Amino acid sequence: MWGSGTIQSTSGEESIVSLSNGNVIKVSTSQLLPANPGILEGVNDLIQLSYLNEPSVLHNLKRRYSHDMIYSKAGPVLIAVNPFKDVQIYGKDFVTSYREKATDSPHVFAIADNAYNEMMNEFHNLNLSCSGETGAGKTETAKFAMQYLASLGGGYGGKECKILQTHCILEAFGNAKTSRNDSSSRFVSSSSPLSFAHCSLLKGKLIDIHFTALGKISGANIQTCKHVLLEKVSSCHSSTLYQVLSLLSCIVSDVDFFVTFEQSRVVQLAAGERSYHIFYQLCAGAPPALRERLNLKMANEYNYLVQSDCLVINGVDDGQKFQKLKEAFDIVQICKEEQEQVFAMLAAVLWLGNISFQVTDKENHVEALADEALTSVATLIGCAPHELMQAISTHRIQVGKDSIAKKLTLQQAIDTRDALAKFIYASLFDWLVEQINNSLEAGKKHIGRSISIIDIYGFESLKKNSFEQFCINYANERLQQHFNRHLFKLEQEEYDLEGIDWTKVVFEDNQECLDLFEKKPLGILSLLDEESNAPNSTDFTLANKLKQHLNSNSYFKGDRGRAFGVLHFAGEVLYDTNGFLDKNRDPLSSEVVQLLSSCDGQLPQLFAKKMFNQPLQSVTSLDTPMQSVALQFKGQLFKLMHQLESTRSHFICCIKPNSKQLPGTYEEDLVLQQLRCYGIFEVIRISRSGYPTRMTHQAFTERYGFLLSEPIVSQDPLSISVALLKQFNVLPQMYQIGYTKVFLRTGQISALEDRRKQVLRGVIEVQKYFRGHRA
Ligand code: AOV
Ligand code: MG
Repeated sequence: MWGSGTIQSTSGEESIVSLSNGNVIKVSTSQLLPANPGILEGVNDLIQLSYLNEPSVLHNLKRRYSHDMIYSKAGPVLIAVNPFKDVQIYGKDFVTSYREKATDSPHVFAIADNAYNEMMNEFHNLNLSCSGETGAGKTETAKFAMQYLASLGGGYGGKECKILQTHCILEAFGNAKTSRNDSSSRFVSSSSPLSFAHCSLLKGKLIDIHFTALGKISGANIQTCKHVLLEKVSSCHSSTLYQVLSLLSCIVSDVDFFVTFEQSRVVQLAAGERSYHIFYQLCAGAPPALRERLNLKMANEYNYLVQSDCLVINGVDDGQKFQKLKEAFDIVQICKEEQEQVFAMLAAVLWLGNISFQVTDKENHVEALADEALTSVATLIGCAPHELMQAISTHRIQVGKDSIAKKLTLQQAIDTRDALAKFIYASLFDWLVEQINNSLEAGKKHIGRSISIIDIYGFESLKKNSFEQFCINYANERLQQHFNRHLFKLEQEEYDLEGIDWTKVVFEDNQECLDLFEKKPLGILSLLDEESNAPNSTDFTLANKLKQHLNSNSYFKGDRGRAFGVLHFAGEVLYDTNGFLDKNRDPLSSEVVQLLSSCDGQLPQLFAKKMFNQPLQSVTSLDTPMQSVALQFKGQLFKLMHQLESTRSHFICCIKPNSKQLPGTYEEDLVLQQLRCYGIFEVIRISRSGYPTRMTHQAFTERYGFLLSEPIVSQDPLSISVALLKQFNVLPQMYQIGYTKVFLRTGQISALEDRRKQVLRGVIEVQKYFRGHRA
């Protein structure tokens, strides 16, 4: 904890300091840190601080936060401090003012706008990634970014509206109340509100057409057209922008989901948490006729929902949310019949949890009870009750040429039933995403320009951490690696490659922690898989195996009994292996998939078909292993990372200012801990010491070369770059000349740009004059 004050006197090692609250204290001089001058109070970008130290950064963010300035910059990274209340900074007027660059105050709109301009100017694929711990505001921030980008692409057959409505649907199906966040995302989304689908026209041609259509360019060659148009697009007034864009008429959107969400939540809940919102919404909001058709009860009558003793969220009306959901379904054109099928699948999942079993022999073999629950599920998915009973109470084994049905034990039957519920729900989610994408006309071939917004589940360290937290935190570890790679590793590599002289910034590399997870054969994931496939393995044998092989790893902490700890970038987390093996195995039996494929219901058939078509997740009987959940998870995560690596990244770091979800409460130690974990101090340091603007000598001379007042002898781009920098008196400490690129410190490029604009304006004036004269 720090306080600000004035040094009254210093003698030897000690100083007398009078604090701002009037108290006078004696402290050791070495503990004093310099404060920044008043003129720097609440600066936009933390890199502007004269004295960079932890209390200065904390103080600056706090000061801004107390004025509802929740966004700040740390060099290239946008910091968003969760306000936990509505802040009036997202209206249409704000969109316009960021579009027109009328304000430079940091904002998620500004970063989205930047990304947009970059995409237009440089034909890049970009992504905006939101990071931060659970409840920090990633999803909300992603939504605002989406809103901004969708408004730029607005007017395309009402897509703006559709894109925003997809949130409502995906949140209902993919978010749930946890102990830390009333609406916590349990899946990773990568959605592209802006991408251009057009393949038949060449880039230059495409632009040529717009240009001539606007009547602004005649007789110029394609190369120049390109430059002029792109500039036009990025700098012009938004209404003109819409005109230009509407000529493109090819903006589409994607909602890709790579990383599966927490399926266990469908059947198993921790105390005080809820299952996915949609279940409660359906139970609370379904109209009488629908209730009757689905034989739907209230939420408190379903075992899957009552187990956690938490059915409602303060201040949330699930019934009303259900109405909103149906409207969203209508808008993204999921027809009434399909909606009804979706609701039927949800009801089937709920009723599955109420199916119970009775023991039929001494060996604990069971049979499902033929009660209301069983008949309801059978009706909803479209099969005969006895078929369903058979599928969840027996499994077939091969005896010679025949296969015979063998009864399951109670635990096996419960697992089979729960696996069916999870499978139906997960398949339903996938199917919905597909429908939404179809409705947004995604999946068309892009011409190579898109912006994706990545929103993942945040780092979680709960009182009790299980397999779900293990997967979530592993994903966060990967995302942090991406962040590090881009902001530190690649940056420093580029300086080295270009022969640039500069001081290295030491940053916390989390590669070793990732190795702890991923190394083969002795990483946690491999060992977990091995143990999942081993006969007679238990949570204890898993914990022992991990300890046996990993105890020497400094990121691993063996603990007593079933638990083990991992030293994550965001702190140490203790995992309880209870249930790890079961959750990792996900015993979906061929019996239930077979059952679904023979159902009358359209969706069950579709789900089963998809399963059979997936070679990786081959369906097997209970005896043989299939690809484990953790391995599937890793595969999906790698796909996502690959997507991120192949596009240009912008980062938003969300900070949770208190853990009580309260407005106006800024807990310094909590904020500090997050700033440290996410490497924000290092980002500021590297940005201050670094050269954020870089251009190839070629590009630099093409853009500014004409400003040279005196011709120079050498025509090579490097020499012209040097001459330009000299002419404009850019101080030597403000730039570096690399082998192929010019590197400039923050703020330098704007001076050059201003000069360029001035000169160009002059040229236009002169042309006008001449035209006037001729006329
Ligand atoms: P998360 O996405 O980071 O958590 P959310 O985006 O769900 O966190 O934010 C949590 C809550 O904080 C929201 O429900 C809002 O009440 C509030 N909030 C966040 N950002 C804003 C904002 N800009 N303006 C107003 N309120 C905000 V998780 O999904 O749990 O990792 O898995
Ligand atoms: Mg979220």
